[in-house]
Amino acid sequence: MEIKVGIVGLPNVGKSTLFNALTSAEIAAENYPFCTIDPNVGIVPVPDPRLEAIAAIAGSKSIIPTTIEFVDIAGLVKGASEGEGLGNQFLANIRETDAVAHVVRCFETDDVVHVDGKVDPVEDIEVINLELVLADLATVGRGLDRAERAARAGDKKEIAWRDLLDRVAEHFDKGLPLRLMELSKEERLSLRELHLLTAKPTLYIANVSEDGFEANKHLDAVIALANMEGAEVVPVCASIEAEIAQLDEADKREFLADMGLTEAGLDRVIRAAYHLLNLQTFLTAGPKEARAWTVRVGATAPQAAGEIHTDFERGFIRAEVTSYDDYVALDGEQGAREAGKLRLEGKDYIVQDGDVVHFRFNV
Ligand SMILES: Nc1nc2c(ncn2[C@@H]2O[C@H](COP(=O)(O)OP(=O)(O)O)[C@@H](O)[C@H]2O)c(=O)[nH]1
Ligand SMILES: [Mg+2]
Repeated sequence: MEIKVGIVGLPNVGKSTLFNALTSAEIAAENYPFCTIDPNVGIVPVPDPRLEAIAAIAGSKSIIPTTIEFVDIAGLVKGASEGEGLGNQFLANIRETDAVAHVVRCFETDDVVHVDGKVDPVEDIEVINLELVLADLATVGRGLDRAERAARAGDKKEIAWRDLLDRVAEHFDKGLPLRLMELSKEERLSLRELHLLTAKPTLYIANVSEDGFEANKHLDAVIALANMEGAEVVPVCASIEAEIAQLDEADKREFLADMGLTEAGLDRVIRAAYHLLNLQTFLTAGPKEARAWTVRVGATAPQAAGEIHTDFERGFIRAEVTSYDDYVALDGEQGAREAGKLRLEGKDYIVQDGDVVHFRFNV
């Protein structure tokens, strides 16, 4: 499934530095025929050490990770919703994403100019959020004009829609994003057609200096704000990530160990985005390839099969499922089968993270 995360933030906070680091990992283009050439769009593999383990057992020739697309969205400044900076161009870019990664500057340095002359990540967040809210308010305003006319005829559904838009506009008037509004499931679903920017799940990336992971008042302030929103914060040092991204695996591990870290900040960003969107991974393994696939948490076996090919979903017969742990402990499918750990699952089976799956289907 194609997942697109938009990187937003004020100018000079480190968006492009982070984007370049994220996308510097080489991806074999032949596996991704739709790999875009747009310099602002990058396809990033989701790191998953389980792939190597199952590939070793299955004797797979190649390893294919699942991926997330990141988009570096520039041009978001104060007044953007009224055409400042790149104006409304960024709105269209954000609208196409599934989630927003909001980069904020938590590093102090005289070398890099801050657009407002000082480092204040909470204010920066408020500036960006307000622009998005204003853009959404304009969208709802247009919808409200239509809804009011339609509601005059007295149709119950039209009246309910108008009342909902009224409430949403009131919420936006307070400067708050839609994702923080209390709505019923039905209301949230019906608002989808408006493609509101502030409805997107959001996480914050706090760009800190090399020694800014602890005792950093800017970072603490971002965390406090995010806690109120129920959002996740991923602290990274973009300039170091850019350096790490240039290293090969062995040097990378050494570099991280020297810094007392076990994984690159980029991996944490990718994983946070994955969780934000309620995604999980299932695996397939054979002599040709070991591969990871993305599905939503709660996906059924036929839906997972459909990720591989629509024919697999249409002709689904059953799934032969081994949990990752059993697969490794029992040395693969054959061992799992003999130990009675290979399960035959039908069309109602809810796929679990790490399932190693073999689909049976009719064509
Ligand atoms: N000191 C320091 N500088 C950084 C860091 N991240 C980015 N920069 C610098 O800040 C400037 C703006 O970064 P850029 O990624 O282009 O910001 P963007 O406008 O948000 O895309 C560049 O000169 C970067 O080298 C960081 O973590 N520490
Ligand atoms: Mg940039």
